[in-house]
Amino acid sequence: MWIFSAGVAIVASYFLHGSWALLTNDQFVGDALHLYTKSDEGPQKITPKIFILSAFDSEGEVWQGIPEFDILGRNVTVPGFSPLFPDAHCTLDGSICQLVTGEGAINAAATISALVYSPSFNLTHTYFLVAGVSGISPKLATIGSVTFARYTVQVTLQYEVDAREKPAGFSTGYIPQGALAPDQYPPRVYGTEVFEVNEDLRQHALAFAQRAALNDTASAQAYRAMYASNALFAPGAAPPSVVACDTATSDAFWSGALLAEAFENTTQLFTNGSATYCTTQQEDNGTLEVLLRGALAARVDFSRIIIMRTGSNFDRPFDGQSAAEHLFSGLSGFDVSIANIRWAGVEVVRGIVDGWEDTFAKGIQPSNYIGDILGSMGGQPDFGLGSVFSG
Ligand SMILES: *[C@@H]1O[C@H](CO)[C@@H](O)[C@H](O)[C@H]1NC(C)=O
Ligand SMILES: *[C@@H]1O[C@H](CO)[C@@H](O)[C@H](O)[C@H]1NC(C)=O
Ligand SMILES: *[C@@H]1O[C@H](CO)[C@@H](O)[C@H](O)[C@H]1NC(C)=O
Ligand SMILES: *[C@@H]1O[C@H](CO)[C@@H](O)[C@H](O)[C@H]1NC(C)=O
Ligand SMILES: *[C@@H]1O[C@H](CO)[C@@H](O)[C@H](O)[C@H]1NC(C)=O
Ligand SMILES: CC(=O)N[C@H]1CO[C@H](CO)[C@@H](O)[C@@H]1O
Repeated sequence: MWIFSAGVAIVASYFLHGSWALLTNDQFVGDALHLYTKSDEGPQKITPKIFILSAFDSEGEVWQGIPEFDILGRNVTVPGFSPLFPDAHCTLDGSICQLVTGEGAINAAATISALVYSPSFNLTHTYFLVAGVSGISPKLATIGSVTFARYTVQVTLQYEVDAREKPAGFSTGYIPQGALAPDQYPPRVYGTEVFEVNEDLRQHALAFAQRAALNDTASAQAYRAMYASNALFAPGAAPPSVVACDTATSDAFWSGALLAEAFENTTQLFTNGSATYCTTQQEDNGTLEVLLRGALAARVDFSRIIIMRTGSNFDRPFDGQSAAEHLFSGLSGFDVSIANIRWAGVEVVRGIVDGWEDTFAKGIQPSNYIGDILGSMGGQPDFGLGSVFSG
């Protein structure tokens, strides 16, 4: 084994040093690095300061052709990425990278897993910026708002009966697994129901994003004006801003006041009242489960995760509109939500890269619990039924 490894190292290093200048195709550079680093855990791996995680083409393209940095400086094909989005994109120096997972929790989990275990990258000191669009609650924010989450909650990991067949006393057809009514705490969990990330890092990200001049559009203004008649929806009718509030994951893209309220309740229940439901998306519990396992394998640092979600559509209709009309009326805030990924996201990237030496290289110590509902990373979660790993 040792001899084999040493042989690979010699061949690879000859290839790397002997042919570097001749390699014009980045794919070959990626392969050479890959081969080299297989047997030599040296400095040749790409060691990003920040990795931007997008879920589909529009979220990814917003980082291209911007003056701040060239994310297409270097492409690395990563085995296990989505066939639709096979490459990680990085600046030439590898300090800033970005990928597209494909949509939904399964694509997110599969792609991030391929990244975490890829021999092309050293991610132990990398910050991960989830930078995607989302549904948004008009009680907390509006289309185009930029939110940063502390908790992600997998709200549809529950029993479900069609609401037309639910018992008369139930407020919703969703019931936590193992429970007998919607408001009962689930007696057993899968482990991905709730994740909590670094609150102190979130405060830095919020401050960086506040520096951005957020985009607003005439169509977003016209749409959000419809929410002004309901006083509860005042934040939905106001201009976009930067907001600290939490996010719900579900494969089902729902619409309606009752489901929104049911999942607000689930978010409260699963986090023992700690989380504030405001955005909805289809990836984050998958991404975080993989990063948690990667942290346990010492490949990533779970205290370096930022979850930024910009509002692209409301989660419920305005008064007088039906849930189905709302769903089929289109993503009224899509353009503004994509634009604000870029405006707020660039400030977060800049903040981390510019503050690297003084602050971010050594990391931001979390003052809160971080990890999952099982206590897999140690410590006692402030939600759930207690760590299954300690007494
Ligand atoms: C990964 O990068 C960190 C930070 O630059 C460095 O301290 C560590 O030695 C690197 N690990 C490997 C295996 O290259
Ligand atoms: C990286 O890939 C993109 C297409 O996804 C391409 O436009 C760009 O030129 C590539 N960069 C390099 C350095 O080859
Ligand atoms: C921002 O908003 C204006 C309209 O207010 C629009 O013309 C512009 O293209 C938007 N895009 C970006 C990326 O900011
Ligand atoms: C949410 O919880 C409140 C308070 O327990 C309850 O009154 C309401 O019916 C619940 N809503 C749904 C849709 O489950
Ligand atoms: C969360 O709530 C459940 C149900 O009331 C309770 O059993 C559990 O101990 C609470 N967890 C924490 C960490 O307070
Ligand atoms: C990896 C993981 O936990 N994925 C789940 C994320 O949430 C969706 C929706 O509840 C599930 O379908 C996934 O299995």
